[in-house]
Amino acid sequence: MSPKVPFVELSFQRRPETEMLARSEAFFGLMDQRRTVREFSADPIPEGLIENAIRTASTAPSGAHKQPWHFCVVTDPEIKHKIRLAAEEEERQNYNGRFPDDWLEDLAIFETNAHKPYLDIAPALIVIFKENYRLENGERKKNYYVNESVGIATGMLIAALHYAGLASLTHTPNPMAFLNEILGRPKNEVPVILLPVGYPAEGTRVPDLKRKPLEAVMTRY
Ligand code: IYR
Repeated sequence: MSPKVPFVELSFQRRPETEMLARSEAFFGLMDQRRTVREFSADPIPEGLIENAIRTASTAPSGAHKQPWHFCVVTDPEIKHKIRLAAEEEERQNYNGRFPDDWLEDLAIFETNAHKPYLDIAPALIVIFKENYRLENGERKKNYYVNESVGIATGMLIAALHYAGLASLTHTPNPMAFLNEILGRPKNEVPVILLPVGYPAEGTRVPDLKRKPLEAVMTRY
């Protein structure tokens, strides 16, 4: 049995309904401005922003509160470059045979290819690892709903970075085992997303995508 944790009174602010509606609209307006960016400026990020965004991500709900995630923040140019070379190697294989034709067709609108200069240019790369299980004194301990927990935490990380004024890219140069090797992470951790973070490059262009309307993503019963 794990030791008991005392219960404390919840701190919760009940707000006037008009304020709630205004806040929900403002938050949607802010999040609707978020775009995934593939061209980054090399400008450095103000101190503390990434740390606060990771603090925010780590408030995510998780199975049995195990917080089965680890965030590696890479700003060292040599390590970023190693990551770029390894990611480009995987992506070359992805684009030259590993991705089936329908996948390549679906990607065409993004004009992506195996060339990933942003892995050198973006001032920070956050590598999100899921902890499939924990290792406590050499003993294997269970984590729960790992994919769900890490997915929620990643969403909160992306939202927090955007709220702070930073752009990011959800990059998945699969398979990503090279990240364990380069970053020296143990084998209970599996990389999920490689997230370049920074300011968009001057004049960055993004595809003119439309989001599904509410009726297409919500059904009332
Ligand atoms: N990881 C590759 C391919 C890629 C796959 C999907 I699904 C995307 O939405 C975007 C890219 C790359 O980064 O080029």
